[in-house]
Amino acid sequence: MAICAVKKMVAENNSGKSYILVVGLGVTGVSVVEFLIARGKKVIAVDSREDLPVKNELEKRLQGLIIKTGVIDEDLYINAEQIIVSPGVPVSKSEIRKAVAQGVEVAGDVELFAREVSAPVIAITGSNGKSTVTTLVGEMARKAGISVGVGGNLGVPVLELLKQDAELYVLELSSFQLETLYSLQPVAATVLNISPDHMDRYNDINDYAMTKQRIYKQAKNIVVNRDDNYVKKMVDAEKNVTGFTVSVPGINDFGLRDIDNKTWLCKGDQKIIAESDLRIGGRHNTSNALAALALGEVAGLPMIAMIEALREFGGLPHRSQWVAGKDDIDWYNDSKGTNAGATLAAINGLTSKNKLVLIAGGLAKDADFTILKEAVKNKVRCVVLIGRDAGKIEHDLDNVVPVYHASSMENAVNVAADQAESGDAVLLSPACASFDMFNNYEHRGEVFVRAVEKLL
Ligand code: UMA
Ligand code: ADP
Repeated sequence: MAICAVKKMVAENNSGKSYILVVGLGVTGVSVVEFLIARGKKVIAVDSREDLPVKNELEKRLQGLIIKTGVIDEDLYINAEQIIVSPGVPVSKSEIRKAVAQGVEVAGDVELFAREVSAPVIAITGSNGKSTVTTLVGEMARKAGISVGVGGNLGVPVLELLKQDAELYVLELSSFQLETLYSLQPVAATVLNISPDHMDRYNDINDYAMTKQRIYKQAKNIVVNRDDNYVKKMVDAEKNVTGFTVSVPGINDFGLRDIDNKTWLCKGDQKIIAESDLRIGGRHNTSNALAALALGEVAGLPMIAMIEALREFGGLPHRSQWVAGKDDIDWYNDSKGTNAGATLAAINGLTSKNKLVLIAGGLAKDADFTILKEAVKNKVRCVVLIGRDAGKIEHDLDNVVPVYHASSMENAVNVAADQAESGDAVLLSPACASFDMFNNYEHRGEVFVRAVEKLL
């Protein structure tokens, strides 16, 4: 029945009537088909998964929607009026390239959002710290009494956010989402930092950085990390640019100053809040707080509300989160550390009286882990490795400290408990994606926490 309906739609298309093709039916694809059907569009949705759990429910609920799974006929792409791809679907796929060559428009869910939204948008990307800064800016807006929609790569698809009539949107955007975004005009935008990630999707780090840079194209105000060599090069003029740095700031920038034996977050030479009054720890999180202040200020949020939010924000779960302490050993869950840059920040950000035992490993996404060598050598007692690409990490660490291999998270936690000494901290910060052993990073963090709790 579905095949007949597809043939009919393609035939109708050939005679002038047309359909929109939605590629991928994860959370993004579902939000896209709901959005399009509600606007009276004809939609065909495709997913490479043969066994798609949402298929029956969606076809029943959304009148006029046709879903096809498994191997998809290329004609379906070429005959579409427009193709909306999910972030996990690379636009370099041959069927998409062929459709583009035939003049078919390809866009993502954030592009549909951009064409619809009328309230101001704050847009945030970067290799690490996106979710933390997005959530923090959202909290700042809430403290100011503004109704705010917060989402994007963080979890809630952007089109879902349009269902509530917000006065401001704060969006976390991934490089995948930026690839298919053309029209967004954010009131403020930032690239927090660049370090290698998703090297299995991009040619090299410059290709990846250029995709992130797209966020600045039509932004009214540009917020720049003055400490990041890739980000610094993304702006060529100072007009509408506000910087942040963990050093002493320029007069219109945000940064740190040591005043009366305390380190203060400042705008120019004006004190805002002492670093010791932040509840999120580590210099990377201070950098995140400065970025949030800069974004909030250029978007017009009141300073008093921003300070209140900074005082209260305790960070997100699975980001260097303290789990337990036993026998003078602290256990931390940084399961969201999914690339080497994040793990480097987590290692440098943790303070223990003694050394760290690091649990890492998973899917490397073609990463180079040599950037961890120096920090591991200086701060880490030993590394316990799990997951498919454990061998690659061991190779890149080059025997700077002893390495142990574990077959499961429980096993890794037990090995870490055996190796840790009094005053140490054990840190799960995998530097890898989780999908070889877990459903996602949250699942990995939960399995870690359960294993640690068994030791107590
Ligand atoms: N699929 C195809 N063909 C393909 C590839 C995938 O049909 O060639 C199908 C899969 O079978 C699956 C669906 O597409 O059914 C999945 O789509 P998706 O991978 O785009 O995932 P969504 O569920 O829509 O979630 C996406 C983001 N996922 C990715 O970018 C991989 C989520 O970010 C985001 O929270 C969500 O949209 C809402 O905006 C996750 C992520 O890992 C957390 N992001 C990366 C990161 O943070 O590093 C970028
Ligand atoms: P993202 O959404 O970009 O993945 P998160 O805010 O979820 O970022 O943080 C993920 C991990 O990245 C954290 O657990 C921490 O290890 C690391 N991290 C957070 N902020 C920064 C930063 N500013 N610079 C480097 N690493 C960071």
